[in-house]
Amino acid sequence: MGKNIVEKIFGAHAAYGELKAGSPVGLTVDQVYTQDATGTMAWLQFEAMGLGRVKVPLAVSYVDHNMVQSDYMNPDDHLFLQTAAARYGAYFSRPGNGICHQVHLEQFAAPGKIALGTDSHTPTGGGMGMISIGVGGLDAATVMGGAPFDLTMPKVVKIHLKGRLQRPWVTAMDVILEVLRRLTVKGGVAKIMEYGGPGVKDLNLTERATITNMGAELGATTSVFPSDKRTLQYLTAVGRADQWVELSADKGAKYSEKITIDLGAVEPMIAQPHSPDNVVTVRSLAGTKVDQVCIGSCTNSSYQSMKLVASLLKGNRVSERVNLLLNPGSKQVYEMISREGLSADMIASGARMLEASCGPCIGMGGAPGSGQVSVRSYNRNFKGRSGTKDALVYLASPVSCAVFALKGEMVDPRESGLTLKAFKEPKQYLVNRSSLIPPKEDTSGVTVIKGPNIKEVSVKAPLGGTIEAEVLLKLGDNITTDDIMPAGSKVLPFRSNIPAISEFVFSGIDATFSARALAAKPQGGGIIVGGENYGQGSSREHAAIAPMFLGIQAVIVKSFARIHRSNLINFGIVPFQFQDPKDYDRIEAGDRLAIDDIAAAMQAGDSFVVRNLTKGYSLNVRSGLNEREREIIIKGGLLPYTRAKAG
Ligand code: MIC
Ligand code: SF4
Repeated sequence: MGKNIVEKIFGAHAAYGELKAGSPVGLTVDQVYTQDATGTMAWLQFEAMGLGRVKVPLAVSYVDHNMVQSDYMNPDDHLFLQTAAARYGAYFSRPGNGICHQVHLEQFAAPGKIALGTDSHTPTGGGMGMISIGVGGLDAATVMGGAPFDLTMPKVVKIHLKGRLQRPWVTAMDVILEVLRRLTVKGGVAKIMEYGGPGVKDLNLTERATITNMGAELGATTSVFPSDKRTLQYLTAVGRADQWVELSADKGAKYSEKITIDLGAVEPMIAQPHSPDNVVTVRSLAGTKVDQVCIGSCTNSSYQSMKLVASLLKGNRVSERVNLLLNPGSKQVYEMISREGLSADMIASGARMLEASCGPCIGMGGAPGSGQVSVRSYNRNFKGRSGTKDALVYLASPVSCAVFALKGEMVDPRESGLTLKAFKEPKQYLVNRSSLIPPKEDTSGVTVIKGPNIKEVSVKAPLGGTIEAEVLLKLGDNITTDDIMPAGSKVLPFRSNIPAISEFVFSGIDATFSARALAAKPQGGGIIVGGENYGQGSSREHAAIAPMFLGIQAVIVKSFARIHRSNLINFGIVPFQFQDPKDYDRIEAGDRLAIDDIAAAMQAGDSFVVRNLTKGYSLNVRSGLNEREREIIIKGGLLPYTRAKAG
């Protein structure tokens, strides 16, 4: 029987389980990478496991998110990460070396491999023909400790590409925006998107990576492209041709569904506030005034993106009303555009050059003014994420962004009157590994240095008999992990200090939440109720650890996003789903709920009775936990579970 690409890669890495959608599978992992904002926890947890050196063939610790050094906290974290990498056998990518996903693509991604990253945009590597999955820090730590990666086998969806893009004005960003328009932020849940068809060869490697990167916004486990001549072309240009293998789906490969996209019919698209799936054509918004434009992020900061932007800016002037901020994705991209004089064209036009980091994408500087319109070549426009609550953030291609910056308003780039030559891939990319510190053979003398803001990892007590707790908050659909645990320059420095960061849980929705939760903690703790796709977006496990610290016992929702559900389990919070989604309407914030003898109910099956003590009725929920997940919950989380297994 013909195999698809996912089956081929999973088959070559299967540690246990059946490759059947919905079944648990264990995968042997080739590469694990962390970034600083999630990495401090991941490495603290790795340390807490007491396992010595990392046991995966490649581990890399990147610093790209918490780059603003307004006091000692972020630089202390950087030093902790550098010394932990040296102590435990990982590469260290120094601050300034670039955004983890872009650097990983340049330096390490290779077709046929499996990588995990503690960031939801890890699927960027799918552009290289590898399986690259975003996970929470504790999952990454366990895998670095030598365990297989446990996953519920997703369905595999084929996205059949045909035709050719209308270059140079239509880009890969417009393709993924079109996919998001059609499928929405829930459309990829429990699925892997596998690209194929004759249109694949129209896209070069970094364009494919833009598509798989933002595939995260579909809620998909990951996305993957074939590995072909164009993959080889890129690997040759970065000096890694020896790592190329060809990879494509067999004839007759099976998929759970098939979606066709005609690249030739895609036009410039834009996501409107406040969701990446709120997509329309740029044309339909023509004339909308723009105050800020940000170009960069892990989605669109390759050499190609920067070169196209520089060509548009060259000899032109940024509109008086617009602030234009640019982040090249990596030091290599930055160095290359500098040597070629492209950054000079950017500066001359009036652009503000930022460092090779996440920057405004995660609210680390670059916040728009009150009520301003900001158009970004990024991947997320959740309300408040930019740092300004009432800003109107739109997402568009780097080409559209550059055109808007010059015009001061939204214009279909095809009708802008500007000229732009199509991009030709260089035969050779500049390669400079000077900010990448390789692992050392002998790590015995290395001391891990922890500043005063780095606190011990919090661990939950084993699951008690009954949960009896108050519903502290009732929320709607598509709640993001940014809603649960906001980011931005004020909060991010506390990523290695759980007691301090927990004060910000749900702060954008209800400023009293953390105080109320702490007050409820001695009375049995709290429960959160939500709608569909709860916990979409970022992989930050702080959206589970901090609620755990505040005494949250269970979350009851209509459906979960994958990474967040795993994070809840990893920290001992029980993830329940309504058996009848209509029961959602019957619960109110303030109700006191009881779920009796949970551990015994787990052994008996997957149906739990929830008694509403305030209103005097019962309803049913299920957990969907597999055997391993059940054990983790009973032990109080993955850390106590792993320790118990080890010893
Ligand atoms: C994001 O884009 O939201 C982040 C910041 O990169 C997160 C990780 C984090 O919260 O540290 C992600 O995407 O997983
Ligand atoms: Fe960084 Fe933004 Fe990419 Fe997250 S989405 S990794 S914050 S650039």
